[in-house]
Amino acid sequence: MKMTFRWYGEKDSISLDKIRQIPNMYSVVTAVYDVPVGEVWPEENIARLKSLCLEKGLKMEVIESVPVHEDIKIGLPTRDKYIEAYKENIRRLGKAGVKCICYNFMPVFDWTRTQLDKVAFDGSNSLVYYPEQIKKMNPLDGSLSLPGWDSSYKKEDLKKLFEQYASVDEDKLFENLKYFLEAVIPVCEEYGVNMAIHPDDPPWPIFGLPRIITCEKNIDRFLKLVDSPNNGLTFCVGSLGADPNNDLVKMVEKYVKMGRIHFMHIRNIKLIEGGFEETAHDQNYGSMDIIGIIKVLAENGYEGYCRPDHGRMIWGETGKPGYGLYDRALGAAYINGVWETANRLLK
Ligand SMILES: [Mn+2]
Repeated sequence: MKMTFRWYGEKDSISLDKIRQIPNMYSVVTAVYDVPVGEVWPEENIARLKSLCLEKGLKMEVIESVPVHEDIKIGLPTRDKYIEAYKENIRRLGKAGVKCICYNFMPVFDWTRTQLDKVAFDGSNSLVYYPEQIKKMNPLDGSLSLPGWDSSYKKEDLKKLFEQYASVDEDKLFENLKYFLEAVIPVCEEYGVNMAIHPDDPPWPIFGLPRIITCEKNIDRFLKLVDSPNNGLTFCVGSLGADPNNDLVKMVEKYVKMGRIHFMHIRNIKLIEGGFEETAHDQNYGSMDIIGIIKVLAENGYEGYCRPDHGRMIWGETGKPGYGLYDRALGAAYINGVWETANRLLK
């Protein structure tokens, strides 16, 4: 398993000098951030990111994300030009040594939380999803601004998007995803790049928009859309784990044996009725069987990438919610410890 850490490029307040000092750090997870969704990334921007990483002894083998344009998800006629641009990005990234591209297929809204700084018993704060808070939110009244939400959307744009999605149900979304994958996976095969879809977070429909990468049944269906090893998963523990019906240890075992997990996002959450709170990565802080998941990865000789996912804010740190340095570094250290122990016990 290769340990990685998300880095938001040169504007990230967390430097590569700090990231490289986290034990066992292999690669960053990054992206070209200053190009609009659907456009081709300039080769010089990709090369610059890579050389900054290499200078610090870090690789740049994982990209998160190359975002998928809404027209592709909705299935509009304009999707073909965005798919062509996507294919060109895969080629350029593959040539630069990128092995894995994380993306998602969530309509309009990316990961969604209802509060970003919920203070916990120990004075740390983290992101939470409370059902009573989500009920009060209306994306169309123009008052919402949350991370993961494209703040460039104006109220009118959002209204139009919702109208376009009115005819897109689960089946249609699957169909549009298949159309996209049939176009991009052959390019991935040629350039040695794995596509790794990120599950929907949380794994249920929000604001009436469908979500499909939510459970074992749907992931089985997804993997069959294009049955290629390059068509795989980012297995995000905290996302899929928000639904207590998902048996994560069983799912990880099944998909790792199939060779379809390319990227692990490991973090813990504490389940509450209809929602969850993000916690420290450590087993006993949340409801996820972190140790069981890592054990099953070790037993199956997992060689893909892994990163600590969202961290809490601790030790007075401020910054991008979920993406401070300290708690994610603790998370990486914890994952390293469990991974090394699991492997030692197998010998
Ligand atoms: Mn994740």
